[in-house]
Amino acid sequence: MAGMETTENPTSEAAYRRGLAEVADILRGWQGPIVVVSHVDPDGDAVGSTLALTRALRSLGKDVTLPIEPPRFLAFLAEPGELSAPLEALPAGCLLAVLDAADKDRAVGAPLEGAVKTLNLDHHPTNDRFGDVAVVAPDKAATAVLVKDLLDTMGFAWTVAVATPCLTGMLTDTGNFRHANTDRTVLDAAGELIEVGVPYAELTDQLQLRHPDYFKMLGEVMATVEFRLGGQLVTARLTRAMRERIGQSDDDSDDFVGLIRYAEGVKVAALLKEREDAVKISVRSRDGASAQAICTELGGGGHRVAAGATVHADLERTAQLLEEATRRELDRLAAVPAGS
Ligand SMILES: [Mn+2]
Repeated sequence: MAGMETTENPTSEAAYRRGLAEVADILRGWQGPIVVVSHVDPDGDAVGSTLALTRALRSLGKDVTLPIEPPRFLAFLAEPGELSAPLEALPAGCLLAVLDAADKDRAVGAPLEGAVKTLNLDHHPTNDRFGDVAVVAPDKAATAVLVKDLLDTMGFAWTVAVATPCLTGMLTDTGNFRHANTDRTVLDAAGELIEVGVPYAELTDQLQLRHPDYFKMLGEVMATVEFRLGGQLVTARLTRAMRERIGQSDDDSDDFVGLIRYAEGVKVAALLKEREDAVKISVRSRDGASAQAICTELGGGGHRVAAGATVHADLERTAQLLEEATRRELDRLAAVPAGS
């Protein structure tokens, strides 16, 4: 059965359902340890989808380890003792479930080699379908939707404890149901989780809470806003000096790029985060421009309208490379006949 999905149309609903059924069978029958991991710099979908799956499997009597470190604003989701530090090695005879990680290199928390079986559940279109069973559904708004469908496939009796992180993944990956990936599927899934009893307004309120230093950082980052390419590209910078001055980590600084993308006339927005020997860029796009194309060119990847890359250069050079890649993307866009 390994690799079955690779020969089928990835967007086929039937193949998706078959993939989930296969994963459900494996999970139901698994007697040994299970390790659940996700991508580096875990976001709400990474934390939410893994925590929901972990809690559900534990309630079914499975031995599950979840080595993940949530960013500060998501820390409230986890109970003490639920999460573990990164694993040096996989336990013998373990099943590894990798969630929301487009490729093996982005997955962290445990070595990815040495599992008896590896499951790959994801919604990134760039996922290379690693693992023994890969269920990759780019049409789904969040990996949390896959987890919802998987647990339904298993006939799981939903609890608020499992539904809350699952709904969190859907909320954060859709920008609270505002982004282009918001569709009936995710809204229906979210509605069913609310019906389980998740305190929706409390959850969305909690998800907006930030450390006071976040707002100081926001002020400094907004002071660096620059418009390029006739106003079609907007950039902002988060420097190491700012981080040293303010002290707060930039765990959830992706909010900042989400904010500047609302400048009128902008097609591409980017936040450049200065690291020790590289610059991490978070890119958002609109009006047909592809953040994914820009970031792929810079050695990264992601979704069409939200993508990222790590550039091994200084801020100036990275800004220049970003501008060049954006110019090429906008030129490509201009060359496409209107309406196609
Ligand atoms: Mn996701």
